[in-house]
Amino acid sequence: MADREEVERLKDLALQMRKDVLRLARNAGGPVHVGGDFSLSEIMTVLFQHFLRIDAGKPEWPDRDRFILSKGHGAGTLYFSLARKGYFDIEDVFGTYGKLGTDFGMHPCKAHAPGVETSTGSLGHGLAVAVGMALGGRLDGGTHRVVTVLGDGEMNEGSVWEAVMAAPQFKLGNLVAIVDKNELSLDGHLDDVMKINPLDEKFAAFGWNVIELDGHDVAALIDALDNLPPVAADRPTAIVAKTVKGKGIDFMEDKIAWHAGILDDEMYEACLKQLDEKREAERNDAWLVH
Ligand SMILES: Cc1ncc(C[n+]2csc(CCOP(=O)(O)OP(=O)(O)O)c2C)c(N)n1
Repeated sequence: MADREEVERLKDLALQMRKDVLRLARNAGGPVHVGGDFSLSEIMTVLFQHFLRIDAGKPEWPDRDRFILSKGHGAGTLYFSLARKGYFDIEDVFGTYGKLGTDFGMHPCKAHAPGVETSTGSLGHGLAVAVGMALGGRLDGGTHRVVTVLGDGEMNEGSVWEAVMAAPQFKLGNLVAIVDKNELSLDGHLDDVMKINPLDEKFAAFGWNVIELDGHDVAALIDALDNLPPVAADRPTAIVAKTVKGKGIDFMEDKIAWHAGILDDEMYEACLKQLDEKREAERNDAWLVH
């Protein structure tokens, strides 16, 4: 079971990530994908601050875990994760995001942002690249994992399903695909745009090991990642993470209007207050339970 102190540490870091996203979106030069960043906050925090075997001091280390944010519009969460692991100064993100010539654009670019393994933003490609990386890792006898995070709307792309089909064929037990399943795409509910459920049964039918969990439950994420089948296993793992787009801010939750946006000062302050109040209430609950 996940260590309680570690869970609380990561919850605080997920809160910090949401605050960073808000700061980025405050009077930003271009829209920030707040909704999709907030559905990712716990997933990215647990991955980068707890699970992934990466080292900013050895960016080319052959046995580092590889991470691909297939849902590239969640770039903010990737930049903040990498900055907090020491890959670059977080102030460079705040200072240049949305400006001409920035290394930290609306979508992550491998040629510019240190630690980014693959440029993404055009949806539907990350899992196929991850399959190639995992296969390469196998052929090289690597002990690392390849982890990718997809959006559920992104799974409307046919190329995703080719990769879903290929990974078990190549017995890629070193591959983990996490789906941020918030049920919304850019402009509508997935049931209206293009149905993808039942996602767990579909992954299983293609031969994947499937884990379903609440993508905002830090303890569940830790348990799932710490207890993955060994890298040498012969089936890839899909973690279907149920999430809420805009999670944490009442007026953003489950609203397509908050797929991307910019905050004025008043909204920014109100959002910070709401996040702090919710975390405080959660801390009090945790204290009562234990
Ligand atoms: C190939 C491609 N088509 C369309 C888009 C435009 N687009 C950006 S985000 C998005 C919604 C994707 O939904 P999902 O993956 O569920 O992201 P989330 O709702 O979690 O932000 C779309 C269609 C794109 N980036 N790439």
